[in-house]
Amino acid sequence: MALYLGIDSSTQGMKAEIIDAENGKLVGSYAVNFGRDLPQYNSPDGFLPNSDPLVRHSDPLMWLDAMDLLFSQMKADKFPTETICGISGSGQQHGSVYLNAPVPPVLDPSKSLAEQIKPVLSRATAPIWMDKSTRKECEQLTAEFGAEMRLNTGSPAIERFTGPQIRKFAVTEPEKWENTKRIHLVSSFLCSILCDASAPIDYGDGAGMNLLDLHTLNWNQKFVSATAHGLLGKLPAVAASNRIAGRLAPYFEKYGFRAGIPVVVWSGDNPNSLIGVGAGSPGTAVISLGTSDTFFAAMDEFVTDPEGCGHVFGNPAGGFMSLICFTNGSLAREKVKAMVNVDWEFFDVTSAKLTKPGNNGKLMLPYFEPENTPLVTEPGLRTNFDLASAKPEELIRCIMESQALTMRRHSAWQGQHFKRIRVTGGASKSPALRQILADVFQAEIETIAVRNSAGLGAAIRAANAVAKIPFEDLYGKFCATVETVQPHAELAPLYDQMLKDFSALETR
Ligand code: XUL
Repeated sequence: MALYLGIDSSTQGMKAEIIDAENGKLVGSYAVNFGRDLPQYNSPDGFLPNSDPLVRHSDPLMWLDAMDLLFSQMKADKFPTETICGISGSGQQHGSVYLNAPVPPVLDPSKSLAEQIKPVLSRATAPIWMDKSTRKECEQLTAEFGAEMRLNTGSPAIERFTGPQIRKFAVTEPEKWENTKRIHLVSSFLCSILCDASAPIDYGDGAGMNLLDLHTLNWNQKFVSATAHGLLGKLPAVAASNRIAGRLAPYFEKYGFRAGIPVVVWSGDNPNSLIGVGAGSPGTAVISLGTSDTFFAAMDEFVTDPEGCGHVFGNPAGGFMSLICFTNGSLAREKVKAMVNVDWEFFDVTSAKLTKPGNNGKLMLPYFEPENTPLVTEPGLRTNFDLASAKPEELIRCIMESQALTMRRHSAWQGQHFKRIRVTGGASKSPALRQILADVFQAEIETIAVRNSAGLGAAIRAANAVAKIPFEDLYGKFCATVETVQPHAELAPLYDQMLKDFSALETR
């Protein structure tokens, strides 16, 4: 039996997914929830309370306690950890951990991970992707480099990205900065703990830092020096996601693991999800319909979004991937549902039957919250029709068509026609939304049965890197299609026209 473990360290918890790569079976799943299982960290949603709503930090020791707890669960459950042949992982992107030594200390199995790493932290907390406190740093970097940063690193300077976060720390806490000898992402930090060595940062997660040059796949010396004095010496090496970062440390024998098994370089949650939903090759896009909606896809060529809303990261299967985040996803769908006061059956099914594709040209810009794509700082609902006289079913079709059109408009910079789009997340169960996406994109819409795509993606990457099993074989075994919705070809001209009208409304 060849088992591979994928660890997913996300905002609210840590999960383990274990796959049997030969038989195509998910053989184990374990989960630690930070709020529920580690209440001593006072982080019910995975981050520490802060009087400044723009600041979002987590305690890295909480992640280490979660790792010990996750493995204890596996041991208590008598999971045969000794049969695991390789491990990789996924970290919430952009978050950073600051150490006062280049490598962790030799780990003593009689102590916990947290108590041994605590003295090595040069900064007690880790800013995470939800932090928005670096507007000044982003403005400074943008003033200095303009479009060059996007053209080299795949994204303009972004508040949650690690470079601006590092710059703020170096300026505001100079003593701690001088004492910092190594900066890790969440992914490379936890990978370093597993191998008890300094693990590299992969091209997937590294591209979320505003520091990695995606032309050379190495640190961009100019951006690194401009971000903070002495930064280059504090960064780990960069590596492809399929490299072996090191060997599992003897510390983990106490959970039954075999010390010395390969630990594959970790990546970010979005690059791992690309693999976990079986979309590592160009031609297939993924739409994740959650609180926010995200659109991502593998790309052969490195091209960037001229509007600066979409991001480019390294694809763990080689090449690149896009990531576009639409803040007003389920958030906006739920607001419209509340406005018209109907149940989910009406929203997800009936509304589409009572209306016609195109909805007589009705469109809306549903910015109930400030929007990332396109960048809108002042929230507000805008429509090209009289809201008060529209019927409930018309408003529901309108939000769905408008969201599909904004996704098509703001993913066009990739220059790909997607024949296949895989949908995941809560709202993907809506037949109306799936048909609208199929018609707007003129693509087949596939649903898949994957639950934790980031954790599964990490396990698949471990199997690919260690046993050299091709990704396509693993996708076939673990990410098969459950249902396909076909596009209506005759609606293509209608939605081409609506896209033009939507763009005009948005520009106005
Ligand atoms: C991506 C992003 C989030 C985090 C947490 O840029 O900020 O998706 O990776 O999931």
